[in-house]
Amino acid sequence: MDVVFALGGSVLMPKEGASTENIQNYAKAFKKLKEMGHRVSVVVGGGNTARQYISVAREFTNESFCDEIGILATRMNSMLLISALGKDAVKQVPENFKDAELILNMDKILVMGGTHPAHTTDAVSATLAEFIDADLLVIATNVDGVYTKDPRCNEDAVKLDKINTKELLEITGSSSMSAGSSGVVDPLASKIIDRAELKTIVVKGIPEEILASVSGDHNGTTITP
Ligand code: U5P
Repeated sequence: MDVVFALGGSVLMPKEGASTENIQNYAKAFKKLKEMGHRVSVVVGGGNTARQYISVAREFTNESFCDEIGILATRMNSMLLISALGKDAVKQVPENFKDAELILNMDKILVMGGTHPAHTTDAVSATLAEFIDADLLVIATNVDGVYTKDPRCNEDAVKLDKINTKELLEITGSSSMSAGSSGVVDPLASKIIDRAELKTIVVKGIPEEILASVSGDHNGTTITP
């Protein structure tokens, strides 16, 4: 299967900072999927590094420049994962989808971060999945699926096992577009998932759920056209 993962920066690079074991466990999961014959792409988010830089920069400058800073954080996190993947990856973070596809065609795991301002790496992962005709998009994040409301601030939020892309649009449509925002799926990504009719799974960003998302026995939310 041809699978694109959006790996939340907050799971790869949590508030406590980078951990060798954590990064190695993600690298092992992606290598295992490659060994199983899957074509693997990983779009890495900016996590806490991006949010810290953006919150200070926002005092001085506009959202687009904050986005540019966030993009650099996504590329640094990508380099960390690339370093742990060794010979299964290429020591280069592509900045567009054409270069990304070349890396996949070299039979390597593709790792990339952001591209342009005004969206998050969720939108990058959805566009990449559309561009390379992936079979599946997996959004591995800090919540364990799509809820009726943001579960971090609504106790009555209910987790949804299966929804369609139109329902995803309704749930995520009002999320913020500001630099560093962190809704479960960015609204632009939802629109791309809908237009490209991408099968998408939202799971908790832990290696076990990443592996389970491909085999089908995950605990997240499945989104279908
Ligand atoms: N960002 C962009 N464009 C991209 C990727 C990221 O502007 O293609 C910026 C956004 O401000 C985003 C931040 O919130 O970098 C960190 O990425 P993420 O962790 O939110 O995906």
